[in-house]
Amino acid sequence: MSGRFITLEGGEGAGKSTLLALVRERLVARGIEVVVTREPGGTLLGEAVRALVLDPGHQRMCSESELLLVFASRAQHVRERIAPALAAGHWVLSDRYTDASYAYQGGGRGQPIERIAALEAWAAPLRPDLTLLLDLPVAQGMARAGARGAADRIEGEDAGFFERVRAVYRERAAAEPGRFRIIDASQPLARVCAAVAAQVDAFVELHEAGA
Ligand code: Z5A
Repeated sequence: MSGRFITLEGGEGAGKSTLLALVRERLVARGIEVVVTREPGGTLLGEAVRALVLDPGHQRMCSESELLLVFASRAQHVRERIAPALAAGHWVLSDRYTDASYAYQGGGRGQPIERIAALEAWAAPLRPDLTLLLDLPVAQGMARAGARGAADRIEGEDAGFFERVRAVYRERAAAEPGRFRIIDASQPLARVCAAVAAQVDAFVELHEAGA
């Protein structure tokens, strides 16, 4: 049986890195083999693309280049890493995937949704089975991320950019309630962890029941 594909999404300082480890542990404890990965990145080529995309030195990168670069990373990621892992029966847990392109390049940068959808259909048609959206007010997320120090090229954007990112994430979650679970990431970490754990357990139980 092929594996399941789970993604974590959210804006600045939502806690994805923190929660990724928790989800992995939860799955491993149930005897599931998990491949943990991220976007942009996940392959040698993808990590090189990530360095380009996030480098604050590339201030002149246009939105079209940015969109194509994140999809170049993703096309490689799907073929080299995600699809083979799923075919081998492993579960794949990715820190961001295509929803991030709709949110950041679509919402944040204003790239047309149809253009992103066309790239998705061509370069990365694989869809996640479950997406955990860590949602929190932009100011709170920026304060958390800001406490970490130097910003990369995208983290340096203004609050309006991140408000548009958040709005697109929420719209996508509302449009696909079967795939998305919205987690209130503004809560204390212990509460966020408990909410994520409950969603993951419910998803695994559904999977075990053959759904
Ligand atoms: N990007 C894109 O534009 N298009 C695409 O298609 C894709 C990505 C795939 C890199 O992603 C950038 O790529 C990202 C979008 C763009 N740019 N931005 N901005 P990333 O996921 O690697 O980078 P990130 O969004 O900046 O993630 P992050 O910095 O790793 O943040 P996080 O994982 O969501 O948060 P965290 O590191 O787990 O937590 C941040 C801090 O808050 C940390 O000190 C925690 O201890 C703290 N924290 C976490 N949760 C809590 C709670 N609940 N209470 C209190 N404190 C907390």
